[in-house]
Amino acid sequence: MRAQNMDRDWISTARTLSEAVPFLQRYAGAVVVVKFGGNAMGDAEAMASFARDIVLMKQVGMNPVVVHGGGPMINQMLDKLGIKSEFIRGKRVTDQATVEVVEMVLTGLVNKRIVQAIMDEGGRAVGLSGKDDDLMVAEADDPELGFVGRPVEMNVQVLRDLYGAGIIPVVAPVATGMNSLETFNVNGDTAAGAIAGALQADRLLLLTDVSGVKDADGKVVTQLSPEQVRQMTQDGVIAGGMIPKTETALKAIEDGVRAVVILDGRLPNASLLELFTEHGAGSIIRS
Ligand code: X2W
Repeated sequence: MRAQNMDRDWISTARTLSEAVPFLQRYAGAVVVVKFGGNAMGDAEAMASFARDIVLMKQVGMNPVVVHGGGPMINQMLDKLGIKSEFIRGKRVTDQATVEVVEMVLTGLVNKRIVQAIMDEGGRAVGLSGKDDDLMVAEADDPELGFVGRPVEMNVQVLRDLYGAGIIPVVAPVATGMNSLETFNVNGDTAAGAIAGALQADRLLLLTDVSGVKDADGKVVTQLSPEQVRQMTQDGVIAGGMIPKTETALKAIEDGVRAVVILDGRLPNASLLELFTEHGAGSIIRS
């Protein structure tokens, strides 16, 4: 039975594993911050596939840190409660009632769903928000946006403690204020960038629902320098929802992150394709 079953798939599976060896060696011990956006979460199978990729990273000796979004799930809950919501420059205008819903949905529903998915795949995960151990302290980003926070102080030791103990941290992008009284809603990309910067991460993967940074002809650019990103933004080629992502990428690189990758999280095994194959996925930005 075993010998007869040597069809192409099994051979290519073995070859894929063998070809991954140099990548596995390169990334041993690497800190990889993975932003899992609400739009990339999709259905239960997409969640399970993401969780399996994260567990594999941990299994082969990397230190993945998950930072998640959940914009669509917040929208659904606000809708149910009859609270209107609007976005300015990609950020949700957040009043007191809204910030309570944001915190409930992100730290409760979405965070625990991801923790559960990682546990189901055989990993160990612990969920926390920026409030836990003062991980992320923020101040108001812009008076127009209400309780939207800009991270000003990061205390990432708790993340090192967790991954050092074999646990995958899963972070909800909610922050505490400087005086500990306020709760801030932080954009998921911004939070992931700040965490990656503070950890001096080897990689920041921004999993989203687009295939990468596109040029004027709509083709994905696979490799970009920060200078190219600035030029493309000036020329209006990088626009709309991509701007917060590329801004996050530039800031993270300035803060010492080695490379940032913007990729389509809905692709099966997107992170593995990026990390463990010559092919890569999406757009990699590095100096
Ligand atoms: C976001 C936080 C969630 C998020 C929001 O309220 O929707 C701000 O806009 P995605 O799924 O990554 O978009 N916060 C300030 O970033 O979710």
